[in-house]
Amino acid sequence: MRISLYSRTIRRLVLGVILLAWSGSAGAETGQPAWLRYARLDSATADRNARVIPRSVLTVGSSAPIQKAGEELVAGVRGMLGGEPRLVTQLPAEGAIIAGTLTDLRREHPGLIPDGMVATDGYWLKATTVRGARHLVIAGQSDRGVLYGAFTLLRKIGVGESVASIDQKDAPYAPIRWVNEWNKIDGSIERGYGGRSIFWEGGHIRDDLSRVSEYGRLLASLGINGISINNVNAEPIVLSAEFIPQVARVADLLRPWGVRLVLAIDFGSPQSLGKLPTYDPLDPAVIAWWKARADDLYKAIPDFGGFVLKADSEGRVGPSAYGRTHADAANVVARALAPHGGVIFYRGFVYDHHMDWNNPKNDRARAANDNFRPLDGQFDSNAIIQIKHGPIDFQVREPTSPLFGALERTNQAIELQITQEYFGQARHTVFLPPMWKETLDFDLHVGSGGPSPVKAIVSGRTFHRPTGGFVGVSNVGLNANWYGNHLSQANLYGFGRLAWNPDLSVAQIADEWTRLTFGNDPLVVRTISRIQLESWPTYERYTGPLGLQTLTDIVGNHYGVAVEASERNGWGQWHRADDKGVGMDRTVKSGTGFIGQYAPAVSKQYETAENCPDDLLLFMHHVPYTHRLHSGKSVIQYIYDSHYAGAAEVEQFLRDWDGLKGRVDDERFAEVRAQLDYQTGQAIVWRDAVSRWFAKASGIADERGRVNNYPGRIEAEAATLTGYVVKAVTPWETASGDGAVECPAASCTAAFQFAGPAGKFDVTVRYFDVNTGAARFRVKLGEHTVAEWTAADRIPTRRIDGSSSARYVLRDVSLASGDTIVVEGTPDAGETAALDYVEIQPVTSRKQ
Ligand code: GCV
Repeated sequence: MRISLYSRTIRRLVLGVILLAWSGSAGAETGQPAWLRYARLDSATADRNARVIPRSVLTVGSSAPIQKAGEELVAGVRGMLGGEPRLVTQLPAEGAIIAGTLTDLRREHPGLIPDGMVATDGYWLKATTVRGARHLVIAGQSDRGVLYGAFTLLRKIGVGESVASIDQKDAPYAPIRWVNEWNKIDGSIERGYGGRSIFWEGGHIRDDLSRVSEYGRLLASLGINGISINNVNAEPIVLSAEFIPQVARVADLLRPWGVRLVLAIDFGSPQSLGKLPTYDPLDPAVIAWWKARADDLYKAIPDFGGFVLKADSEGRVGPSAYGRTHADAANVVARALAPHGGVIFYRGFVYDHHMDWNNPKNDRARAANDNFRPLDGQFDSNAIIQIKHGPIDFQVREPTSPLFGALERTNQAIELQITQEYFGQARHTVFLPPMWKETLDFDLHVGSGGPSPVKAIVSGRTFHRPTGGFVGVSNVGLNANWYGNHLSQANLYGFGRLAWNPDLSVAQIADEWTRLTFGNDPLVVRTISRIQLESWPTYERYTGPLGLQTLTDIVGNHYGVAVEASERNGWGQWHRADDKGVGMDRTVKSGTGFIGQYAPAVSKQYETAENCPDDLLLFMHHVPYTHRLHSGKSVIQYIYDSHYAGAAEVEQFLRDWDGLKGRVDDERFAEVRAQLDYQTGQAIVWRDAVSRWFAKASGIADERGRVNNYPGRIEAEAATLTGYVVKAVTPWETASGDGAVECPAASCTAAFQFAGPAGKFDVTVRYFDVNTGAARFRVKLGEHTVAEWTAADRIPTRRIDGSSSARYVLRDVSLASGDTIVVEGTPDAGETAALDYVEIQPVTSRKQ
């Protein structure tokens, strides 16, 4: 096979650009290349492969994914191992990395690869010696498979796994491995925390789509093969004729990476966009309208993937408007797509958000199953029900959705949320694969014999379905590190790896990701992997243990603590805590009957508090605060202990991270440190708010005397105030003491008098940082200014509450009895320089 001089020159240029952008530089690291940095390996890691990796790369076949495979191999080997790898056009005598489809390789280079098959989109990596030359063969079942094989080889080199005698076949576990991006066409992202959209801006597709290609590359490296680029709360206009060429530009950039484009649609579009009098799915004009839209799209994007549809949910219109079923709705769209090979993802996230909270039998957790189980078998073969992993909505702990077990004759995909909506919105580090893995491995005891874990159900294995798989709500943004937190990238990595192979262990995933993203220094690998692996249980401990769900502001930003926000409204995320007890009774015997939606082998585990696992107790049962857990501890004491343990663990993450100084590049070290430091402060807010709320509700004191007893803390309300006025905070538990102080003037001061014996102290100023302005703070000790800062963080709230609660810590401050710490606040643009407290802790109590 020959390539022209022109295309060779172009290829060199492209390679140059790749190398510039992605070779691991010792200087600033922005996180943009994520796990595909191809940074030079340390010699111990490099030595495992340096001599066995040929420096010539021969690609067989001219498709774009195969070209990409070749470019990646050259860039990766050069970056990680050095030397001068190059693309060649003939098989060199000294051996090569040879990449092509199995069919092409067998035709062009007989004898290179033995007989044998590779499953759909899979690959075969094989070290082989032919006529004395050692080759590394990447044989894909398809063009995509070649690309996946190339990325796998590079991953193995990156983590230091020897490939000297590799002979490995691999293929994806399920055909559907897609991501959803909840991007609005104005460029904002619903529940996105990494900046604005990489796809949209100002009501159209962005001019500069360079991040789209980079994202396609990251997705391809994980084997992800589809992406929807607009919000499931969809804007009808995306289906208009003027948008088709725009979205086709995006599809063109993703195609070389083997990623198909998908659009989210609004079910009312035939009426709102098509100007038909109806959007009734059984109306012939509506049927024709959907067909015409699909035909138009496929003319411009021949490999278009299909549609995602959120209907009859959270205010979206749906088939109920005409008394039609979800199957009617899914099928009208499915039939428009079917002639082109497209699929429709119909979201199982359907519930009534105006439920009567007074009715103890009402239960949002039942909704998906109640809605879809009766329709099993009525969906076309290219319709897939996309089901959130739990029955509520991505809470910190939920049981597995029973709907997975209920649909035997319907295709399914599991929806996992990569973006950290209820998980600290990338301001907290929470590595989600351990949570996902629990669901994927959960046996629902359905089907005819043998285990039926969720992964087997959604992939189509259990019920012998033609398709199914994994969908991740990703929501990357233009921020250089994609998510707003370097460590959050591991969630996309973990999603992709589990979608490819849900049998992988989370320890392996964390280890791989850390090595590829931060290098192979053993201390770095150990520390970061441990932080990641412990982060979800830790987050659960301080935000919603025992199945309480995330105790956040569920009617607001879904971020900060607000214990009662879930109650007395129609959204149905109730925990029903009162002065006697806590938890939702979902039993068959006395509750909502949700537990009866599971097969008997599962429901008998949940139906009694005695059998129910502690971590789901309050999801399934209403119990008195004195109820004893399996450990023997009372529920109320567990709530206290868990919050104190969680907050302490985050502080430990920060200390562990500090041990990596000089071992991680300075830029990422500082950014992750700032994030963990903030998280440490927020975990204390959660700890204090939740434990105080439950102490008040239950009237039962903490056995260990910590709750409502904060040594060294001086409330701002008790300080000597000049200009500052006391303000009640809502919800009350999110400010310490009786509230906060706000400055209604140009500037105000609060003087805190220290009464203890002289010594060295850490002084924490707890203040509020809302997002309207950038208030300034100055701390004075006597005549000396000892700290100054501006409250200009991107906290997701305008209100003084748990979300905006922030802290500034002054270390090693010498104080003598009677000294006064004066905090001066200067408001800005509606931000009132509000203060909560000052806490003075001896340095000797600081943990090392
Ligand atoms: C896109 C939750 C989120 C919404 C999201 C919805 C969904 O309710 O808070 O932002 O809407 O889930 O998954 O459709």
